[in-house]
Amino acid sequence: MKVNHLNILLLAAACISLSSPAFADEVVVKMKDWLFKPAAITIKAGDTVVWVHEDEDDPHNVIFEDASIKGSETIKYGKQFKVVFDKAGEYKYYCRFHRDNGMRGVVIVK
Ligand SMILES: [Cu+2]
Repeated sequence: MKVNHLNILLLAAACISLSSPAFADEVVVKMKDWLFKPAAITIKAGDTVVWVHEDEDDPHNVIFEDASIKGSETIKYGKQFKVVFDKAGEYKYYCRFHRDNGMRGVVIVK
């Protein structure tokens, strides 16, 4: 009887973990040398993108071409900005300070 109960508990735990968002990934994009690295990433719906600022001297931001998606404030060295992408699509963005220097990126959500 004890073994049966344990099996049921393990099965229940497995079901809970499968349905939990713990399977969503966090993907890091660095902001460095006035570029997004990598500039293009492909993720799955539900994943989070984390932009991490690694340029000591210069501020950056993340502004989406689709203005309905909320972009970041100015991000400084060592700070982060996160967005969860729930819907499939192609999300182009840029840094307002360095767009003309080629600081652009795209998140492709499958
Ligand atoms: Cu920038």
